[in-house]
Amino acid sequence: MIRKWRVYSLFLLLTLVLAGCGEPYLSTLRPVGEVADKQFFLTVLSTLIMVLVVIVVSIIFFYVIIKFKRSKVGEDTIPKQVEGNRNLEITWTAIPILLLIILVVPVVAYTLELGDTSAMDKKKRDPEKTLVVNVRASLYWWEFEYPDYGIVTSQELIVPTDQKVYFKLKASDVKHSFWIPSAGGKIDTNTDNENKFYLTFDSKRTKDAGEYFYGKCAELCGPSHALMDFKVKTLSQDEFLGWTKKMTDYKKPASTSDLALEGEKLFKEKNCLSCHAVEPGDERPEAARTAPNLATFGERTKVAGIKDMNKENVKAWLKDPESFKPGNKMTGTYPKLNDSEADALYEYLKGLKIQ
Ligand code: HEC
Ligand SMILES: [Cu+2]
Repeated sequence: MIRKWRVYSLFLLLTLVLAGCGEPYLSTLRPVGEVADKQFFLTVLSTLIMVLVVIVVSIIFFYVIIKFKRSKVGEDTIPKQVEGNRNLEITWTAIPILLLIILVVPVVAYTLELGDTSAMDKKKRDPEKTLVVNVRASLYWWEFEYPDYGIVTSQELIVPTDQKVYFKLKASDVKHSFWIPSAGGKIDTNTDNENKFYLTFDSKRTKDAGEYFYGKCAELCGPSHALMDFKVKTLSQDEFLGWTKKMTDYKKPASTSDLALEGEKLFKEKNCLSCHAVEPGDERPEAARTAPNLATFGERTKVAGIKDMNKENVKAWLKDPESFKPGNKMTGTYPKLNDSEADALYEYLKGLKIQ
């Protein structure tokens, strides 16, 4: 009895835990675009077919077990032999073939359709209709480059709704995988080739999901793999163009307070500038961009992609990034900070905005 209860409570616990998986900002079961819809349809279709097969086979299995129980039919009874029965052979060959056809046709059709990225390679591409975003994954952060606009951002992906957004993806160190659960993916980011695909974000449904979606790394890449998150923000097409304008017209925000000025000075002295850019039009070659661009840091909702944005967390991150994200590439690359230095740096960083 006690054993049974253990099993029951395990199931109960699982139900509770899994019930949390339906959040609209990171659930594949609540698709927010056409691409996600199609992937969701394929998931449902293949699951239904599999469940159907399991049910039918189980029913036959239990029927046979019960009907031909030895204690019921006796020791010496041999049931009617059906080996080589033509009708049966045809039936159990035809049904799987039929099921496979039902599965294969939409899978192949959608694979070809969703893999069609020819529009992004056209010579005369209108960036307003066919937006391209270059994604670069690094241990444990994400860079998003908008080549048509000369914009480089990190940690937060900004996309327009109701149009195809094309992605060109790669990694700078080890393999990662780009995944926005509610919008689609996953697709590997590799070091030796570029992958391409597109996603769509439906304006109505993305509104319901809240301001930010979650993006994830879906390929085990190191000790902080599970913390390699990014955020996705959707804007209407007009708002998006407004955003690109703001980013390209960027003017360095003036550090207002003495403390912020002190922070700006420290940012140079402590080596931070050798990795981090503070302007969205980062013209350094890709290999030199070894850290998240901080031009919009003051507007982000998360620190290092994972912790809520507030003074305490920013300071804690600057003093000891290792305790947030083990194995990250910032740890130990600058002289240790004391509390007042962290205060000044926070003051400076919080003022980095594009408004
Ligand atoms: C060797 C290069 C390097 C140096 C030097 C460096 N960082 Fe970083 N920094 C990184 C990397 C890499 C990350 C991303 C870490 C991660 O998320 O795994 C990062 C992340 C950050 C973040 C979080 C970014 C975000 O988008 O949330 C802040 C803030 C930051 N660094 C500030 C600083 C400051 C201030 C200094 C100087 C005291 C500094 N960094 C020095 C490489 C560096
Ligand atoms: Cu990863």
